[in-house]
This record gives sequence, structure tokens and C-alpha cells, in this order.
Amino acid sequence: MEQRYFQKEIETMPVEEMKKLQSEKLVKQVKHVYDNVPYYRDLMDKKGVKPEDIHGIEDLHLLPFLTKADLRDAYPYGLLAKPLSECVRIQSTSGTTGRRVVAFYTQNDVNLWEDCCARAIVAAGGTNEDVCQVAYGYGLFTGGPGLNGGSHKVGCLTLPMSSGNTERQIQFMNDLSATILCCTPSYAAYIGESLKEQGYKPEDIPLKAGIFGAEPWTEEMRHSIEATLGIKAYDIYGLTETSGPGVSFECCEQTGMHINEDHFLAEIINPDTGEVLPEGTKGELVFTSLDKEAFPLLRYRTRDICVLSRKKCSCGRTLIKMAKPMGRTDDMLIIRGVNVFPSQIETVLLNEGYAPNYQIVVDRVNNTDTFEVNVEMDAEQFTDKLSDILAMEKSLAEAIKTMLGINPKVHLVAPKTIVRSEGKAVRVIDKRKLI
Ligand code: DLL
Repeated sequence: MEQRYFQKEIETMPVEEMKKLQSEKLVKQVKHVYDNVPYYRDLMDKKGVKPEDIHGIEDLHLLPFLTKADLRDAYPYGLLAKPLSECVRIQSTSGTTGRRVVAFYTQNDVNLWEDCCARAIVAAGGTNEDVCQVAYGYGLFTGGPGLNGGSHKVGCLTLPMSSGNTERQIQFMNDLSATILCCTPSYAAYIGESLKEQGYKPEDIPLKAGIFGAEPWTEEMRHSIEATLGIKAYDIYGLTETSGPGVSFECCEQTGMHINEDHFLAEIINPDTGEVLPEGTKGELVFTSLDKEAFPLLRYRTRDICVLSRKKCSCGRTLIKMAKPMGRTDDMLIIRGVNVFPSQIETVLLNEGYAPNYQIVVDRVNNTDTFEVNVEMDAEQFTDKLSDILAMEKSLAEAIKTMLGINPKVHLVAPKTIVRSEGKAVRVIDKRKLI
């Protein structure tokens, strides 16, 4: 099968040529930031580094890092590098604690961002013959606007559904024969579950591919979504600070996401020391945006834990790949001294035949951590026979103990009792307030 690319020359560029391009862009970008962003100029001055010291990507490590705390300090305009009169858009994070992150875009920034999303859609097999249902949230969240723009660039018939109203999603999907679905993996799983309940078999569903991201998901979840919807499910990664979805995307190999490295220069660092780590080593992902005009972040620490690889890809793309993020430096739970990633629990659930509808509740009682996992049974698993439920809970607790080395209290709950997410699922309730 002939491979298709959205921007072939870039996506298949020889690595040495790509590095040269990145170096040229970096030199210009550092000067642009130094001249126009007093906040970052101060950080560079404090570190004793001037734009003239940066001759190419080999000098990247000389530059100071930026963190989410810097973004909050500089809120709202402190990292803006263009006059507001040249900005046409803002997007903002879905909001955690403290101040929101507000990112600004010039028309050129929007254009390049949409190119990145278009590359992802084409890599998932999208063409102008496709009907692309965008069920990420629209508005301040970058998911809807990003994939919407990418879908237009590819020439797909775009269904700007936004998230939610699952009945309507299903109706449009069927009436208009949507072939590509873009949403969070947890919402894709929910749509799949609803279709199944309504009696649809995978072969009745018009979809052929899904582009899912914005939250961590496991290989097991991929297989489960692919089986329910009868599609190939592709991962897509990004963050508001670097524009949104499309920083990286999966190709037909489905073994990690190609980074659009003509726009985003990636590094992996030791999160404790800031030391740059060699390719193939696990650490914190750091991005430098090489083309952003309005909100050009240099060495932005994502807090995502990841590994990079330049292994040759059968799709023909030469763009470096990142693995699925393996958690965050800031969402890893430490329960009874053991590091726990929610994705590990999800893996166990799916291996044990449960749907990924679960919630982890952590608390501290009498100076000891409690660790509870509420897991939903599906209609087939559901029983009101107490002895059966106790046996199932025990067996699942043992499987989790084998994975993590600590014992959870598992509660099996009735179908449809864990609140469904139309955006990012809330997987962890940590009541300990350890900070
Ligand atoms: O989630 C942008 C996006 C929208 C990506 C749609 C993909 C699809 P934020 O809300 O700023 O932006 O959240 C960014 O979400 O640092 C990761 O921790 C996490 N994340 C994003 N994509 C993935 C993914 C959007 N594919 C933060 N796998 C990032 C795992 C992801 N985590």
C-alpha cells in the first residue's frame, strides 16, 4: 500500500537535513524571544547566556527551562512575543488548580498548528473522501479547534460535534457515515459502549479510524476500542502550551508518535537534575517551539515522562518518535511507598476482562495509606450474589497486587455507576493532601 503524507518533504526529510533546519530555526527563535519577551530575557541573563551563544541545536542545553509555574507567574501577557494586534486566537488549558494557562496564536501559528493536525489525520488514513467527526470539546480546549482545522486542511467533510450528547453523536455518525472519529480515548470507549448497548456490531459502524489523545491510555484500551468500534485507533499528543494536539501523532505502525520536529524540538531530561538524557532513556519530555510567533516557549518542561526513539519506521517518516507518555512527574501516586501509575491499574482491569471504567481513591487513616479501586461491572458481569462478587473482588485485588506489589481494596460497583467522562476522565481521588 502506498503511504500518504500531508507534507511529504518534511515528514520524510533525512535526519541530518532536519537537524540543520532545526538549528537555523532555533537561532532565529532565541533571538525573537530574547528581543520580545522580557520575562525569558531575564531568565537568560540570570543564566549568563545571550542569543549569540546559541549557534544551533547543540547549544540548546545552555538555555534556561520554563515551567508551568513560570506560565502562571507571567499570566496573562508576560510570555507574549507579538503585539496583541497580531494575535488572532487564544486557547487555554482545561484548568487544574491555580491560574489557567493562556496561549496566544498569530494567524501563522494557527496555520502551522492545523498543518500538524492534518499530518495526523493523513497518517491515520484520512483523505478528502472521509467524513471526520470531531468529538473533542470545542472552545478554550485545544482538541476541537485543532482537529477541526486539520480536518479542513485534509479536505474531509468535518462534523464539528464537540463532546457530549452521545445520542446525537451516534445519530450523526450513522446518518452521515462518519469514517474518522476524533475524541478522548475514554469518550471513544463510552461511545463504543453505547453503540454496543443499542445492538450495533463493529461491522455495522461506518468508522474506519479514530484519533484519540489528550489523556493517557494503554495498549489494552486501544485493543478494546478497536474491537468494539471495528476501527484502527491512533494516538495523538499535544499540550496547550505548545499549540495543542498534533505535537506528535501515530502512523500505521502504531508504535509511538512521530513528533513534528520541524516545529517542536524535543529533549528528555532527568526531572530531578535537569540533565539532558540520551535517546532511549526514560525521563521528562521538554519542548522548544521553533516556529511559534506569539507564544514561543523555549525548553518547556511538560512533566510528561517519556522515551524518544529514532528507530527506522516502516511508514517512511523520519520524524523522531515518542512513546506513549508513561505518566507525569506530577501525577504519579506514591501509595505505601510504592510508585503507582493509574495506567498500570487500567492494564490489569482490561487484562482481567473489565471495562476501563474505574476510580482510584487514596486516603490516609492512622498514618497508613488506604488504597481503594472502584471498578464497574458490565451488564454481563453483574450479579447480586454476594459470594460471587466477593470472589471477583478478591481475584482482581490479587491481580493488582501482582502488578504493583501492594494490596488494594477492590469494590465492584453496578453498571453505569461510575460517572462517564465527555472529556478527560477523573481517575484518581487523592484525599491525603500530602502537599
Ligand atoms: O490535551 C491537547 C490535546 C487535545 C492532545 C486533543 C491530544 C488530543 P492539555 O489540556 O494542555 O492539552 O493537556 C496536555 O495532556 O501534557 C499530557 O499529560 C496529556 N496528554 C495529551 N495527549 C496525550 C496522549 C491537550 N496522547 C497534557 N497520551 C499533556 C497521554 C496525553 N497523555
